[in-house]
Parts: sequence; C-alpha cells; structure tokens
Amino acid sequence: MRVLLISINTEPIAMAPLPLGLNCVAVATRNAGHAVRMLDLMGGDDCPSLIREAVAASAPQVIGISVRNIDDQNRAQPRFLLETARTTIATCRALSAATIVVGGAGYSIFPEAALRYLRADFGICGDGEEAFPALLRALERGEPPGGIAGLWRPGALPQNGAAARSELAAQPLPDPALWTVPAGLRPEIWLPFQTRRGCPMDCSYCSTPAIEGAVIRQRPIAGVLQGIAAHVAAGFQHFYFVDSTFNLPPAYARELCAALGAAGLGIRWRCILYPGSVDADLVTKMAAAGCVEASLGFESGCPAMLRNFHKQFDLDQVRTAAALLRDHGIRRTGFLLLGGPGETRESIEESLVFADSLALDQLKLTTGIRIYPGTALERTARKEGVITPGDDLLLPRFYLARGLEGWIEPMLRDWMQERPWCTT
Ligand code: B12
Repeated sequence: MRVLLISINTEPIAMAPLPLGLNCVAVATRNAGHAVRMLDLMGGDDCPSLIREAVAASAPQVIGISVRNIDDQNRAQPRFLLETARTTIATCRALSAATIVVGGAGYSIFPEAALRYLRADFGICGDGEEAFPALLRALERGEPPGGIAGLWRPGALPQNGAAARSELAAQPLPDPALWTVPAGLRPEIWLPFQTRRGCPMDCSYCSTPAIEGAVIRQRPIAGVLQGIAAHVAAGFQHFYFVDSTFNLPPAYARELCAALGAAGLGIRWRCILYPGSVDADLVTKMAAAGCVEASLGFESGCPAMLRNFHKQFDLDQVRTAAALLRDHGIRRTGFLLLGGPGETRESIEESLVFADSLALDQLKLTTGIRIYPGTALERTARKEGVITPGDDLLLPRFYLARGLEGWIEPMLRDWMQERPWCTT
C-alpha cells in the first residue's frame, strides 16, 4: 500500500526531538513491502502546505500520524497540544480519502479518549512496528482488522489486549536516511536512540508503563552498536538515549557502555538515570564510552515523599550518583517534582536544601504533577475528589497537595533568583 507517515509535533519545548518512533514504524512498514513516505512537521512554517505537498506526492491509501505530546505538563499555564493534532487530521481528511491511523507515546496513554477527540479511523496503543503493518495487511486484503494487539477503533474496545508490545530484539533499527536534518546540522543534534523499552519501577505518577509496559525489553547490544555506527556514518555525533532508565538492568547497562567504549566511535551522549543502581564501575564505563550528561530524576529530597512516589532508592544513593558523575566529568541535571500527595512546606524545604547540597550543574523544578490514567496518583486524586468521576484526564489535570496553592510558586521564584542553574 501507499503510506504517508506524519510526525505532527511542532513543539520546540526543552528541545526539538526527531520522531524516532515514527522512523522505526516507517522502516517496519517498508520491510513489510509498502511504499512509505515520512513527513516531520517540526520547524515547518506552513504545515498545511507541507501536508498538501506530501499527499500530492504520495497519494496515500493510509496516513499514519504520530502523536507524541498531549500537553506541555505545565500546571501554571497548561497548553493542550492535541488541538493542533486534530486540525492536522482534519487537513488530511480534506485532502485525501486515506484511512487515518494514530499512534505514539502521547496517544498510547489515552487510546480511547484521544481517538475520540482526534476523529481518526484507528489508533494503535503501544509499539507500532508489528501492529501497524498488521493493520495494513488487513486493510489491503479487505479483511476486518481483528486480533491485532493494541488496535483501537472509535466506540469499540480492543479485541486483543489494550497495548502492543513487540520483542525489541526482533524490531528493525531506525534508518538514518529517513531524517531530513541537513548534513551541516547533524553533528550538533542530540539524536534520539533507544536501547530498551519498558520500566518496572512503578513510580506513582508515571505514564511509561502505559506506553512501554512494565517489563524491560532490550535490544541486543550488537544491534545497538550497528544502529549507532550507521548514524555516525551519516554524520551524527551526539546521541540521546531515550530509555526511561538507562542504568537498568545494571548488567545490560555495563555491557552496553563497555561495548560502546570499545567500539571507539567517538560519540558524545546523554541519558536518563534511575538514581538507585549507579555505581563507580558503571559511571567509569559511561564516561569512557562518551557520556557527557545525565538526568537524575530524584524528584524529592524528603524520604517520606520518596516513599509516597514509590521510589526504590534513598538519599544516600542519590548523593553517591551525583558525586560519581561529577568526579567523572559528567554534567548532571537534577529534577524535583514538588506538590505530590503528602507534600508540605517542610518537605519542600527539605528537598531544596538537599538539592542545593548536591551542587548540580542544572536543576529543573516542576510544581504540581500531571495526573495520568491508571497510576497510583490517579487513584489518590480520585479518592480526594481532585478529579471528577467522569474525567478521562485527556485535558491536563494536575495534583497539588493542599496548603501549597498560592504560596509555592512565588517562594520558588525567590529561591531560584539566587540560583541561575535552576529552571522550571
Ligand atoms: C526521552 C523523552 C524526552 C526527551 C527527548 C529527547 C530526544 N532527543 O528525543 C526530552 C527530555 C527532551 C523530552 C522532552 C519533553 N517531553 Co518527553 N519523553 C521522553 C520519553 C521518556 C521517551 C520518548 C521516546 O523517544 N521514545 C522512543 C520511541 C521509539 O518510542 P515512541 O515515540 O513512543 O514510538 C513508538 C510508539 O509510540 C509507536 N508510534 C509512534 N508513532 C507512531 C505513529 C503511528 C501511526 C503508529 C501506528 C505508531 C506509532 O511506535 C513506536 C515504535 O514502537 C517519553 C516517555 C515514554 N516512555 O515514551 C516522554 C514523553 C513523550 N514526554 C512527554 C512530555 C510532556 C515532554 C515535554 C513537553 C516536557 C517538558 N515540558 O519539557 C517535552 C517536549 C519535547 C518536545 N519538544 O516535543 C510526555 C508526553 C505526554 C504528554 N503529557 O503530553 C511523555 C509521554 C512522558 C510523560 N510525562 O508522560 N522528552
């Protein structure tokens, strides 16, 4: 079939990420024998024209749309980003009679509500590499698309499980030729690369289990090296490992870093660490393999709050991780998530004192927590009446512990004024 795949994300917040998931789906679709064209709307001034040109050039029978962000997770001034997605889908409908399928990280958190809102024909919740070609096969043969894991249709529950989870080892690597980044910009870009999917850590507020599942699935190390080498050959030098917990499982992380170091590809990279399970051996290997920056999401400096978040590490482990990274010249960005269940003025002060003590290179503070379906935070919020029974949470809703409203933001602004390394 003729397939057009569109990444609709135009948001440069934090950084403008390349659509890695869509690239993986494109390669899997091409491998299944279909004609694929990929369009990334990031940076496009006139998106309707770009879509018009792509539709005219590819005459698609199916249009796949990648929905990464639902909102910007900003409690003070939330922006709902799905409106743009709905407009894009309406533009596609006006230009083409193609079947429209949505997928992506943001979509997978809200498979039913987002499908209804976006008015697409199908949604695929979870991994797209197997489910999307399976849907194309059914459409091509004119068969009812039953039995596909993660497939949602408007007004109907999925017939075969709520989410698609593929064995990562069996999935194709992203193709560097599908990126539209000009050669001159390639060395500067933080190219997203994924080595694992799934997170078993069960943090009380996190949406990753809904997107990727709670079981870690690993790409074989040889495949990771092959994928990175292909991108180096295409001119990329900076990599962003988008795995939610780069250091888990520890044995895989050590082996990966040792192999990356031995390969001598000369790359620089950053990653997201779970603050437990960071030891000297791992950090030494990370530094030797080219790691220059790590995100350390400890989220609180108060032991009771860490328990409330279901964190499986303590403050000493965070101190150890921060010190090891500093000693190996790896830049550290810390994260505080303030205002969760049980938060008080005292626990916030404890967190700020703790964060100061780490002398991080950067600290990102978030106030109020976006409530995602299926999480422990959602259950608490419902019990406390923070959200109404019928609320599907698609429009951003935030949890902020009682007693913090009106006080916390001005206090943090003052605190940050003397600390230029802190951002919100
Ligand atoms: C790494 C990451 C980042 C990095 C990105 C670095 C980079 N260079 O790419 C950083 C830290 C910069 C970042 C920033 C932000 N992020 Co972020 N990020 C992630 C994370 C952990 C992984 C995303 C990823 O790359 N996955 C790997 C690829 C391979 O997977 P995928 O894209 O999901 O694709 C698969 C499927 O979804 C599906 N699929 C994808 N597209 C399509 C299309 C079709 C048609 C089909 C069928 C299937 C399909 O198939 C793919 C392969 O199996 C996710 C959480 C998560 N676990 O997914 C959050 C996540 C996507 N981020 C989120 C958010 C909110 C943000 C920010 C807005 C936060 C902020 N305020 O700064 C910014 C926005 C950035 C931007 N400009 O768009 C939210 C989005 C949900 C929401 N509320 O909107 C998520 C889900 C985390 C969360 N809190 O729940 N992020």
